[in-house]
Amino acid sequence: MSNFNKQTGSLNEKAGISSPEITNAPAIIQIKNKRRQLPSSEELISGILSGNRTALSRAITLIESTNPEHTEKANQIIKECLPGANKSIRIGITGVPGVGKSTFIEAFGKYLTSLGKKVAVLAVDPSSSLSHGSILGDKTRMEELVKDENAFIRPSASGETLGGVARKTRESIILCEAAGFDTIIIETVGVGQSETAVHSMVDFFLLLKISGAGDELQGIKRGIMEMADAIVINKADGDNIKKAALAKIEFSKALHLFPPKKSAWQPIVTTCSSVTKEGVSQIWKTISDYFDTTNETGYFQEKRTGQNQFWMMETINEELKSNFYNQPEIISLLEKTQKAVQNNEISPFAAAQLLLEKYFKA
Ligand SMILES: Nc1nc2c(ncn2[C@@H]2O[C@H](COP(=O)(O)OP(=O)(O)O)[C@@H](O)[C@H]2O)c(=O)[nH]1
Ligand SMILES: [Mg+2]
Repeated sequence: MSNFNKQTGSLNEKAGISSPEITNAPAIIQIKNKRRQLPSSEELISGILSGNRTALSRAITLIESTNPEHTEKANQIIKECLPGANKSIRIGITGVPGVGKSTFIEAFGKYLTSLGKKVAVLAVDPSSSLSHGSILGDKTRMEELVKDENAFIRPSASGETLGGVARKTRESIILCEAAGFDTIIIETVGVGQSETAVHSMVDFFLLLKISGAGDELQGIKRGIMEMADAIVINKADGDNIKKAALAKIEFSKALHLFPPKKSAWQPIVTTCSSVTKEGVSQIWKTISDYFDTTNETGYFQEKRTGQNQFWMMETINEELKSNFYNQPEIISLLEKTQKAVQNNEISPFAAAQLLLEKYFKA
């Protein structure tokens, strides 16, 4: 902020001195027009289907755009890509900021590409528009993976509600799969509701932790433990190795107290270092076991079908809500009714009824 002020200050100082026309106006317009010229949907679709990362990236930009024209184009691309989708495994990675998610994904992703896999990394972080934290973090922590031609990294869509970001990520998954990425990793910031949203779009959910001062279970939300298919104690290197081993025991004990999962999968607890890469290959082995088991039992497909149903209903709910709250008559009536409720002139239920009646009659 102070920097910004300083800049304005120095600009003000020069106010009144006209700057010479050093640029060629028509040339600028030409450049701008060129930039605006996006490839056609058909070009993007064939690019994606042939595994072109630039085409994939541009199509995701269309998904993230709020311009209705772009949305229409994006929908067309998604539709064409759907038959090529669903041929991947989707892994969600969560944990509090600083636990090492991006560093882990770099190590894990590199390991996967060394096995010949094609890895796409997406992020769900509705807060990133404010902090830019994850975007900067991702870029610097995934230096090697960024350069890997069998990897595709896309920071989170920004400036949106969680529902909006989550939907865009889900649509981006479809495009990544159509582009031939067989392993999709979704990083979430471990705050708020983003874990639940990510959990409902992945096959395997991994919770990253670090060892603390022996009070590992303090402050960890029960719901998150319940969602986890694996708990990985990261930063198990140097002086931390012993503490990490103790944390592993504590988490294993705690997990045994939870009821069995519908998948019949017993979540595992393990340690790793994303810096020395110790334990990374073992984590992949565990995840592969999970996929073998759930494919055999049919749970894998069952879960995906359930997720598709869930997202369909979610989308309907979101659209209905936003349609309701964006009606001009509702906006003004809502304000009045809220005051009436505040002053005890009408009961909350009668007030809701009034608004809904108005909406359905409109
Ligand atoms: N010693 C050690 N440091 C790590 C490890 N993983 C991550 N870090 C460090 O922890 C910090 C946060 O990592 P980052 O990947 O950005 O965390 P994120 O916010 O969860 O994505 C960085 O300084 C990393 O270098 C690890 O396994 N061992
Ligand atoms: Mg990160």
